[in-house]
Amino acid sequence: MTTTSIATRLLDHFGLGAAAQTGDWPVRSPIDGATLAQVRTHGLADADAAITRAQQAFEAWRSVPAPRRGELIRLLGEALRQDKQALGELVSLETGKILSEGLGEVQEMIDICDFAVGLSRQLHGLTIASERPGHRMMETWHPLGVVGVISAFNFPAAVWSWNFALAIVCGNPVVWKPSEKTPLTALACQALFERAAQRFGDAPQDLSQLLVGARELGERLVDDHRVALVSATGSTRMGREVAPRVAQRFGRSLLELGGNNAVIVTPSADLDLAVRGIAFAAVGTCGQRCTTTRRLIVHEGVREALVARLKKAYAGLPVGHPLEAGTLVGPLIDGASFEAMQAALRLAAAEGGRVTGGERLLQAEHPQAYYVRPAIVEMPAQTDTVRRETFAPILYVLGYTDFDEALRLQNDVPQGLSSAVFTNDLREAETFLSASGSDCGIANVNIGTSGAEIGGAFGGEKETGGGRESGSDAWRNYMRRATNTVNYSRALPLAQGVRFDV
Ligand code: UN1
Repeated sequence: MTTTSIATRLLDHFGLGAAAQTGDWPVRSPIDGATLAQVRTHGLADADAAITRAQQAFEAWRSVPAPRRGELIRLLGEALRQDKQALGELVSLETGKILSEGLGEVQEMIDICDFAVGLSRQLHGLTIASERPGHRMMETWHPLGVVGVISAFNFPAAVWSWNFALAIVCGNPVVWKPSEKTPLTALACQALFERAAQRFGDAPQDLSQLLVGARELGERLVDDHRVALVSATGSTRMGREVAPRVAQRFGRSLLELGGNNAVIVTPSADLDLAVRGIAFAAVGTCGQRCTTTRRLIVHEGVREALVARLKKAYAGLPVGHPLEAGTLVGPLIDGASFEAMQAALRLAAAEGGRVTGGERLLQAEHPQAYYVRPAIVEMPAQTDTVRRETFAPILYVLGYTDFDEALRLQNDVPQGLSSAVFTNDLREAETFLSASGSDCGIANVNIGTSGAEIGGAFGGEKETGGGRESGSDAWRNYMRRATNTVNYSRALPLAQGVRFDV
């Protein structure tokens, strides 16, 4: 079966046949470069109208009780369960990630829906002791307003769902600008939501709207004061533009930007675990997760053994069609991504790096697709190239002798998303997790840097942007807090003992 015929079957499945064939925007599969569909794109006037409609939806939805709002997300979770296979295939087709990871992405969506349903009865505020007699203080969490979501190609559905499920239970409509590389997944998600909304019955129109097209649509969300929160996932360069523009109008932004995630392997580490953990995190999704392991900081005493095992594992990696059973590494998203990888490898080599792998594969069969052997690059030092995020499967290896030095190397990059240590030494593990250890938003012991569960807060520090999405108390990003003081006495004492008798 060709990718085009698989796409046709899946688009029909989601009821998108005609809508996805008659537009102006070709969608190509990274698997073979074939055109999968032609979608209709939106213009700035559409973006403006979508925000207006979302604002109207907000006025109705904010007053619906939160547990009832949760019911809508419960129904979305059901629709996702029913269509897990089809959506997982579509994600694979459009991103090139292997089917197991495509299905995993949908599972992540189901998980966040379940989480959000529970949350819809737990949007708790505090009660606070008042210093004044006959007074009570509390805080109330209210819906925030229109949420704009800008998402990247590599998790074309899950990152939307983290934002969407929480935004909806918190009382907010969402306008979504997906990556222009993955509009089909977005259209399918929208179709599943519409199915859920129909079963729900009386949801306001326009709780979920899609803007398909180029970056100017995202810019519209960024600059419009009616968009209360802009949640953006992408490069640090994108975040550097988004953050000041949103701040300029005193909007809120939630940023998930680049990562340059390291694994430290110490002398006491279980190397079997380390090899598997590093391989999945470094080459999964063809190195195109924001949580991908990009640096290996390994103790000189185990360096040779570990690197030899990793090279062996890399040499045997099944690279190929992501929908075929047995494949572990699919293609890069496009030619630009391949060029960026090759440029980084050339620079690393010029800086003294020893490169193993990294070459293009399957070029004869797929001249329009970019399959690569993931690369291991043994570096003499943490150079500029190592400190930059290249969104491709390159693992830079650095040696260390002293654990403090390993920690310094781990932290000495501009990004701060994810990190891990493989060790059986309690002191090293706890130091890594302590205030003077990893400076990342995610710090793991004896597992890799990627594949986080939705229950925890997801995000990172420094150039990663500081945002936290998904689990824990990330829901607070999507609500506004009001502090309330209620006087149930017959007097009017002032705080701080102030006297003002009129
Ligand atoms: C991303 O790459 O933008 O932790 C998100 C992970 C996934 C999410 C990645 N749960 O790798």
